Amino acid sequence: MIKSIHKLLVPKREADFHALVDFFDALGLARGESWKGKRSQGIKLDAPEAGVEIGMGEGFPGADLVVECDSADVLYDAVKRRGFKIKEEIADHHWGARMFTLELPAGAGRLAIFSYNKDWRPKPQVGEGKLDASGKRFGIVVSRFNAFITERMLAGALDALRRAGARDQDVTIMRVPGAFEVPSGARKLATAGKTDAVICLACIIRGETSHYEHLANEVTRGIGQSTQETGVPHAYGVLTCDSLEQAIDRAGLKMGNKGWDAALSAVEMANLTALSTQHSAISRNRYQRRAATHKKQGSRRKS
Ligand code: INI
Repeated sequence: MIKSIHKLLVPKREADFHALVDFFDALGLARGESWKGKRSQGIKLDAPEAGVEIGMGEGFPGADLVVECDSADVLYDAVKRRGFKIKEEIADHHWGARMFTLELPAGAGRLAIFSYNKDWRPKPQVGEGKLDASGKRFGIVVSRFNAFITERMLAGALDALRRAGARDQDVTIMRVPGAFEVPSGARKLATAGKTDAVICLACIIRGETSHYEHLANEVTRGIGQSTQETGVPHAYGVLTCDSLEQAIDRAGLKMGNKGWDAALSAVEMANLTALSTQHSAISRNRYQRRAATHKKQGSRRKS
């Protein structure tokens, strides 16, 4: 397996060696490994990408080394200021780049420096929901059990929604007896077709029940299942704590407010859903257009 590719420059004098190191340093190359022995010394100056380019045809620079950078104009000014000998002035080239060439110090050859005018390389597609609740509708299911905690979480959730731009009339609050009832309440809100996301708020405290684990597992599973089956995002604002003190900390004291956090997740996910719906609408339209073209072509062939 190949590990790296080097352009080797071997000046005869120590002053030239340092001139070359300074030059590539100034261009912004990163210092890599170096050594200094009795018979030789060397340093590697690394670029994020290096390789062999094989080309044919027109437009290639007459150079021993080619460097691509963000802005050839910036490097052109810097190189000129330092008094290096420019061989070919900076100019636009038909392949969409700005480029100039110069003589390297110490007679080390000719260097071409270019930058593309447009970033043509493919970029990863990032799907991300905005934290903007305006125009979105939310459902909040809140358990009455441990209301001392859950009401604080509800206040946190409402605060987050308002701050993100939601209107009060676009928020529906559903109260249920306990955490166990949260998933069915959430499903009702999700299937009513009037919410873009559901926020689930409850508090289960270990000390208060011998079936803590069963309850916590069931509530978590139920909320997850409702999310998957309805396609409406559900935010999980269920506290599972060992003590009341821990719960208080997570309902607005030391550890923030889990209701607030859940509401912001709901806002983000409501927008993410909108994004993916947009995408599928685009591909649906494309598909319909293509199908219509095929149909037209088919009927022309028959006639
Ligand atoms: N409900 C909670 O929301 N938190 C709890 O800690 C809890 N404990 O401890 O039992 C709790 N129990 C009630 C349960 O969620 C149901 O409402 C009840 O069993 C009726 O179905």
